[in-house]
Amino acid sequence: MYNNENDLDDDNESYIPTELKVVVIGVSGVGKTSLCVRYVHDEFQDFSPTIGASFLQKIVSIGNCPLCLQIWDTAGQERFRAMTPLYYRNAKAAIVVFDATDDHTFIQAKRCLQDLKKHVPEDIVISICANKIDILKNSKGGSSSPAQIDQKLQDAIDFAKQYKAAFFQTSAKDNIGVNEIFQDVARRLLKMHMKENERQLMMAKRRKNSESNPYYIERQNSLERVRLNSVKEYDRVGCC
Ligand SMILES: Nc1nc2c(ncn2[C@@H]2O[C@H](COP(=O)(O)OP(=O)(O)OP(=O)(O)O)[C@@H](O)[C@H]2O)c(=O)[nH]1
Ligand SMILES: [Mg+2]
Repeated sequence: MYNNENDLDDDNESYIPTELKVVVIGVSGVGKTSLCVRYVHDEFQDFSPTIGASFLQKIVSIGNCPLCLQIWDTAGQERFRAMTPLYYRNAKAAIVVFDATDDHTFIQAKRCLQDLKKHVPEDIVISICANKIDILKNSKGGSSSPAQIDQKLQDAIDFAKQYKAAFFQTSAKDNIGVNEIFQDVARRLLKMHMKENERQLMMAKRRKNSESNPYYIERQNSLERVRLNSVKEYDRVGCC
């Protein structure tokens, strides 16, 4: 049992990586597959639109603690929309991606997140990702003025805050922020996992303590007496 990221056993091999499911969602073309492949294989190439979902995994170490991120890269095309919630089952984290150069995808990201929240527990780790920032950087914002870009950025930050999510700007193409977003997800998941372990350990301790507690023993005995009396009562009344 470890208490914090730095307080880990030196014998690394003795840990079995904890498997944690991460779903990557967002509309088609925002760069979900590109981000996942950049993170797992450190490559960037043109991909066909994803069909259904694809699965990748990577083992990451947070303070010597290995975690296995099971990454589900979902399809963003409209025709797969009804299928996406099937991939939310048991997800511990979600990365919601939009294209930093396309406002429509930001609106759709909000819709995706609202939909996700209907299907997952409250404590899921959420990250919002504005991808393709290389385009913004290279074109100096394109048709948007610096003030408009700042406003869009602020809107994305506010949106992330609203959902207690982390916000990252990334480029799968230029490999900006990609490791950071997944690493942050892993770190937050490990924190949650440790908290849960501690809670369970505490409950187990409490159970053990209460079992040797005289009041607990007396209560158990009195419950047993009630049970025996009711059996006796039943015997006394008899049947037929
Ligand atoms: N300039 C730039 N282009 C990117 C970036 N990420 C992805 N792309 C391009 O965006 C297009 C769509 O990328 P995908 O990764 O296939 O998008 P997706 O979100 O997986 O799309 P679906 O599978 O249909 O949901 C491709 O042409 C990518 O090369 C990026 O960071 N910068
Ligand atoms: Mg894809």
